[in-house]
Amino acid sequence: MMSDLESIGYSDWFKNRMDDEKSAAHGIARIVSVHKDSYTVTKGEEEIFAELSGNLLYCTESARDLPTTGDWVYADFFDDDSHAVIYAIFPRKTLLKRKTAGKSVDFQLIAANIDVAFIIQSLNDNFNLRRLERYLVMVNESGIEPVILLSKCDLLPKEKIDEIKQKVLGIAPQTTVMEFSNLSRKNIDSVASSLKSGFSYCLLGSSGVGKTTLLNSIIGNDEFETRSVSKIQSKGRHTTTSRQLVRLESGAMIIDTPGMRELGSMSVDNGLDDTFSEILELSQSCKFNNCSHTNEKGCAILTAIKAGDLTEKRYQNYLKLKKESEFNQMTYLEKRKKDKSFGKLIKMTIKNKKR
Ligand SMILES: Nc1nc2c(ncn2[C@@H]2O[C@H](COP(=O)(O)OP(=O)(O)OP(=O)(O)O)[C@@H](O)[C@H]2O)c(=O)[nH]1
Ligand SMILES: [Mg+2]
Ligand SMILES: [Zn+2]
Repeated sequence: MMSDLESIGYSDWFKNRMDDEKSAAHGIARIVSVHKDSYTVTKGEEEIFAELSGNLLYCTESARDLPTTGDWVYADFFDDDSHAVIYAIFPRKTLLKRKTAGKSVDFQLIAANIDVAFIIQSLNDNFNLRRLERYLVMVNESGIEPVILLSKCDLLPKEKIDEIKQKVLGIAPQTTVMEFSNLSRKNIDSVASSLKSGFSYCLLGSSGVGKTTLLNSIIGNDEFETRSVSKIQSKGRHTTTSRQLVRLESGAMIIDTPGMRELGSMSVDNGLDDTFSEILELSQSCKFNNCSHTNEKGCAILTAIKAGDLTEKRYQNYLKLKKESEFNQMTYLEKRKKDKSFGKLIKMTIKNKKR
């Protein structure tokens, strides 16, 4: 028999990282959603209002140390589980984050402990290989398995869809790529039956590609709010505004996210190498060890571009993401400083509150 916690994803990975002292003193729960000053957590059944303990707030040096949707936490429960206080966060198996808008290297946590990310682009107007590569880098970097879903396939003829799928497979040959439609329900059952009990999933992609509609299609009713694309553009904001861990009847958990405007690569390592593995491989057969792949004789990358085995655009996007990543790595020290002042800011806020 699965325990309540196991049924919401509390696997051996987390059990093995449980802190004996903390677990003796507190209960264990999972973050369902994050609000302005509070959280919703669950132990596998009802949802419970929760707040951070003063100690957790005080010890916070960086936004990264605060709980996010999907996190496992140590918490105390009061008044017949009507509210809870969060004391500490478990180590994270995966952490999905993105750079916040603007030039700073700050980032925003999207979700923790996700196993599979569905990257969604709509076939009719949102499809863009370079943006897809950005999402792949972000997901690969987090150690999450990507699955690419192409939405609104009811709007395109089959030949056109196959053509686009081939292009996607060209940049992500190891990845599952599937078209679907919420309207005709094409492949909805395939997506739904791929969701495994005890595993956590998330829906990623621009605003209006049909993430929430897909969630509703899977659940089989219109529980969550969606909006037509024209309305999205006129209002200039997203329909889905918060991230929430939703538990499906199958036992799988899924997080719908608000569409992202800017992705910005973090300081990435594996994410880049995993997404552009063929470029890494090619570079190893360049004639010169220190080849800059710009004008050298015997450059395997230039040769591949010339032969049409590698597109110029894909290579340019790789260079762009790599440069961004190097920039972010460089400013990492600066960021640490900023995180420290963020910690101070929180402490000051608490002090002021107490006054
Ligand atoms: N033709 C067609 N339209 C769809 C399909 N799925 C969703 N839509 C429409 O696309 C619009 C946006 O859908 P949402 O599910 O709200 O998009 P979202 O990705 O959740 O958007 P945000 O919450 O803003 O990030 C709605 O008007 C849907 O009716 C589909 O399979 N085919
Ligand atoms: Mg939505
Ligand atoms: Zn080269």
